[in-house]
Amino acid sequence: MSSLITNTEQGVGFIRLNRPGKLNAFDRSMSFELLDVLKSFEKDGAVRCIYITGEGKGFSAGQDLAEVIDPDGPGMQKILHEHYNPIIKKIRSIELPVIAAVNGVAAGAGANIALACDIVVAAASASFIQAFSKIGLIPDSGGTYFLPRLIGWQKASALAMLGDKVSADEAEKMGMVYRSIPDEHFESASVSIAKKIAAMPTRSFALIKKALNLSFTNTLEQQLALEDQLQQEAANTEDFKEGVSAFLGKRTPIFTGR
Ligand code: LHQ
Repeated sequence: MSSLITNTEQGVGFIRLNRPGKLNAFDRSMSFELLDVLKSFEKDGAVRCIYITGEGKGFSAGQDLAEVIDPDGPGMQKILHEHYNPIIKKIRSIELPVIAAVNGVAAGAGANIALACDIVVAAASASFIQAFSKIGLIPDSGGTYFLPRLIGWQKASALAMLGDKVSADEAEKMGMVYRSIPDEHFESASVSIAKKIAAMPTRSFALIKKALNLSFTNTLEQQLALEDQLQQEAANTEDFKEGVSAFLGKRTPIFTGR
């Protein structure tokens, strides 16, 4: 059985992590499948937004711990070099908006893969756990990078050390996620965000990602220069022309992502 369920609909590339019996914990096979599907959506001109969620009651419990102690398993070094680091780099560099729809618990690398996404929404019953400290590890998969940027140094430090379970509502309040959504309409509401985004000027979203990726390390001078360069690119898109023309013509724009 494949570890992922994927499909495309209305410009959205859907990825459902599919090892529900293990709360969608990542093993080598699922990690490679995720990388492959991200790369294939990136090349697929019909996909303008990616939506990642979990099958069953969890989003992902992070690394499959059985694989870590398996003498025939990939071993610690390959797990980071070949699984998580490439996944995180791909999510940040892919020129498409990526939505994490966190349907249930997100722990360890599972939490940090979600936090690397451009928009994170969580079902009210979902939770986030930096579970690493409980087994003597440090947050990986970008946890030490994204957490302080999202929630500030102090909270990042405490959560990394204590491994507290953070509810979706708390996560929203502290800025870890965009929105906590009541369970009853989580799936429909999160899918509609993805479909709405897929119909927007998505080329500019790729450029927004590039600008935000550098905004915490650039000086103001460098960031203004980058905005200048990226804005010229945005202004050259068909969607910019369509947006202005629709606004002036008092009609609804039809964006194509070009
Ligand atoms: C699991 C897992 C799991 C296997 C639940 N593995 N089976 C990078 C570098 C290299 C090595 C290490 O890892 C990393 C990155 C990391 O991600 S490290 C952090 C790894 N993740 C964790 O430490 C979290 C472990 N899981 C938990 O603490 C709990 O399962 C949470 C709090 C996520 C959920 O608790 P519950 O809702 O009570 O569910 P459960 O514990 O009953 O789990 C359900 C099943 O899933 C259970 O199997 P079973 O056969 O008993 O029903 C668990 O054994 C299995 N499972 N997480 N990571």
